[in-house]
Amino acid sequence: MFSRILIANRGEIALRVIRACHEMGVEAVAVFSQADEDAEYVRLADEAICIGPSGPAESYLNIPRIISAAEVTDAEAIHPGYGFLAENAHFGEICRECGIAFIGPSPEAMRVLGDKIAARALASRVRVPVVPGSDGEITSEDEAVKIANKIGYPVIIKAAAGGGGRGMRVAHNDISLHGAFAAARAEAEVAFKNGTLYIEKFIVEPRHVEVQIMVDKTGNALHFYERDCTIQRRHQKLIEESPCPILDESLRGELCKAALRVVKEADYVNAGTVEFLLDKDKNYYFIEVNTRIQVEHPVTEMVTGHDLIKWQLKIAAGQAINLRQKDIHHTGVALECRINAEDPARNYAPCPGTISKFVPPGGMGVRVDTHLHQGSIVSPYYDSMVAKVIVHQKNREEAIATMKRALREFRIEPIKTTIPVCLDILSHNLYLKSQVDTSFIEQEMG
Ligand code: MV4
Repeated sequence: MFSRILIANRGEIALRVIRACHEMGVEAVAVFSQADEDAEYVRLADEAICIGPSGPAESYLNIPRIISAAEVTDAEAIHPGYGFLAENAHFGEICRECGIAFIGPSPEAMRVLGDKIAARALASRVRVPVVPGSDGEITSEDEAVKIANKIGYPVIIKAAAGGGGRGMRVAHNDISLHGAFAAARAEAEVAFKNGTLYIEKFIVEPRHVEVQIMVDKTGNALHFYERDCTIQRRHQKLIEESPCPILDESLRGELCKAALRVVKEADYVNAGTVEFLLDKDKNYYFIEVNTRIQVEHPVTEMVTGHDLIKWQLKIAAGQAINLRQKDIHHTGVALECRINAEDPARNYAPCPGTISKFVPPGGMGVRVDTHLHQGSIVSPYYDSMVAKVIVHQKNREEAIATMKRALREFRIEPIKTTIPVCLDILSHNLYLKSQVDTSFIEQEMG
């Protein structure tokens, strides 16, 4: 095992990785921007190093500064967390050249799966259903129209370098397709400096189901079951749960096996997530792979009892996962609510500020992952997520009751948060019956 690693991230995920390190006897080096100098994760690390001003481009996204921080502190490995540089294949290459272990997949696997067209082709090769669409890149509006008429409207234009909802456009007929194509290309060129596009049949009102996988360097590939992440607003997840309440054992097994075929074909190593859309008839379609640990990983940790961050470190250090698939069990139901410092009454505008009162919930079945405490500053420079409340119970009904109880206990003052929105969802008739799709928030919550 490593004796010392650097965490190229901030906030709750930096703290989450520090905790795993300390339980494993690994020293953790934190990096911080000027905005984060008083943050608790910085104090809890064994060593901390300032990497620049508050803007992410000059700190958490700045590769030379992070590599320098690892070199001066003698860190053997870098954990990228999520966001920032976590899915940057170039960063992985630089780590490799500098002799620093990247706690994640190889740059090659990141690159192939980061290209959504290549990822689609890869999934098809191993007989994993993909959404009907173009075989590769579409280079002209005429080509897009031809394919759209073959697969039928509605269609969705996506950026090959996209993911997470950016650079996508839906079209319902030939005329709107022309505009969608041009808009998607322009957006992709700005957002990803890559205007490559592809086209898929637009699955109407799908559910979003993702499979957690883990592969070691010996090729032992295991799944840790699925999460349902259907409750989203503008591509930001609000509530995640496991298991997906509408999967039966047979479909669950099929999805998990399909996910493993995809990551094996990519020679993937470390933790990853394979995303699927589920249509009204429960047909499933591969859409993309997230080559990082995700925000919602605690949901899977609660239902499987496995510490995914510890597995990430062990795998990166070359250890084999001494488990067989049949030894990974799923127990009960876990839910996660993401709490953001946003004002739902003002179109979810960010609410930065100093926290005067912070009383997180506790009690049986409740886990709170947060980097905040009384006196913390919520900075305007970064993501507005301030806490994750995770509950684990025997069944979905009890999990919902525990989550409602926990959210009502939670006091965060004086800023506005998304707690009331989560509570509204948890009382909604359709949510209780799990008759939801990805448009639920827009349609039911205004
Ligand atoms: C889709 C889709 C419908 N049909 N692809 C959004 C994020 C990115 N990961 C893929 N996304 C979608 N791709 C086809 N062919 C609908 C979405 C989508 C969505 C997916 C999951 C969760 C929430 C969503 C909200 C809007 C659109």
